[in-house]
Amino acid sequence: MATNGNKEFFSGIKPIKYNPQASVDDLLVFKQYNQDEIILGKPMHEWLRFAVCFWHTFRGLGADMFGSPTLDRPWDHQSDPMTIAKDRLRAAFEFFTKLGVKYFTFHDRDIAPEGETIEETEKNLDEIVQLAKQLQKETGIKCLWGTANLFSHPRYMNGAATNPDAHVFAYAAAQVKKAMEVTHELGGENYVFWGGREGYISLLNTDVRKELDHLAAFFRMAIEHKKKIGFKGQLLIEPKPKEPTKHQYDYDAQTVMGFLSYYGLDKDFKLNIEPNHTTMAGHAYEHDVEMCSRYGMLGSIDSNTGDSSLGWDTDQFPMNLRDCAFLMRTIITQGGLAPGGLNFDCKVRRESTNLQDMFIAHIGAMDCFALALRKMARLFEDKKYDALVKQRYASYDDTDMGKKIANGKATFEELHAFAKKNGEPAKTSGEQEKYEAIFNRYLD
Ligand code: XLS
Ligand code: NI
Ligand code: NI
Repeated sequence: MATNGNKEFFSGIKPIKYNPQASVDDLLVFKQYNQDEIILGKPMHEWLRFAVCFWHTFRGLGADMFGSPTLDRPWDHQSDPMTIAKDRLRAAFEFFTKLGVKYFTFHDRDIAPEGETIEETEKNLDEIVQLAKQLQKETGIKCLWGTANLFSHPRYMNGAATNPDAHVFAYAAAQVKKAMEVTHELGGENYVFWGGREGYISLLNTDVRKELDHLAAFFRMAIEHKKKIGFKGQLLIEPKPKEPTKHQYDYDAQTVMGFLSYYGLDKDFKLNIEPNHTTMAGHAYEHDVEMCSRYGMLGSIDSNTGDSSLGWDTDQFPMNLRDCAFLMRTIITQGGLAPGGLNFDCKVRRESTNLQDMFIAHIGAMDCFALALRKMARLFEDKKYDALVKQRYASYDDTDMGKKIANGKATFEELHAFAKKNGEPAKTSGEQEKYEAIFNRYLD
């Protein structure tokens, strides 16, 4: 293939096609995802702006806290780190192309090795970015977002922008400056901040207010730099409550929105929601997606899932129709996710050691979202479900007293008089089971 120079890394695999008639055990085909099929006035690929993430899919080797890597990848077989980085990138573009996704996402350190000095690191990165640009041109694959890894290197053990040492803060700023510039160079449509170590382990050694002030200062500099370099992409913050840090400041969607408003940053940022993080914060899978969408703050989704019997970030491929349907309902309601997308921040299990498992995982998740889109398009089109929800709030639209409350014109005195005059409100059933049962009918 042209993208690989002379090498083909997935030689047994042909470009994945749509075939609704495929048999159940033919897994290298889409049964639902038909990229150009029009649903609710837009082709499927516009509703489902899928991206493959570089870190799990091309750097993840299956190591965990108790065990060594299990995944042997053919692009890792060279000895020189820069040769490996290039092979890996070529393998990635072959994968994106054969899979038929239009986007990828990356951290600076995933694609190029860190050197001894900032100069050396930036030189490595620039060299790889040139190759990425060339591969993008050859294949038409685009960059959904870039980000900086501010959590792996020991220098960031006490945080990056919330580090008590200003020198580390400066180092993180230097790294983000460059990461934003290369994301811009690759035509990235967004730039993500995930604060893996922006938080604390113990309040006894932490000045939380100072750290949050510094974090806001860091984001202000990012906004300024974005303008300076002419980067038009959307800045995104990805909430997560914990892991690796005990407490992360970007705890969940509402916490981040509150933080952004408090520091006056809410016009320049949106959120990148990862449902596995949402469930770690103790919320339902779809909670954060819906919560920030309602405030016009949903920018993108790291579409993965956890395991409900485990409490950590297992980053599994989303294969559950109900979960994907909830997300698609919100995405349809807000009219799409662009310039964000559905980024598979997911890794195959360390036991899934076949190269082919990488394809099966992505295809399965893409098909699950495509099916969810079809189902939720029905729900959206026939309007019955949303009308029922609206009806629950009708008293705020139809009565003078309700309208006054909704418009912010009512006073406690008035409402006191109203309550006295009208007595006990009628008991109204919440009908949860009815909603659950109707929702299930759309999943038929
Ligand atoms: C980790 C995060 C990370 C971000 C990018 O839990 O999900 O992968 O998406 O830094
Ligand atoms: Ni993520
Ligand atoms: Ni995560």
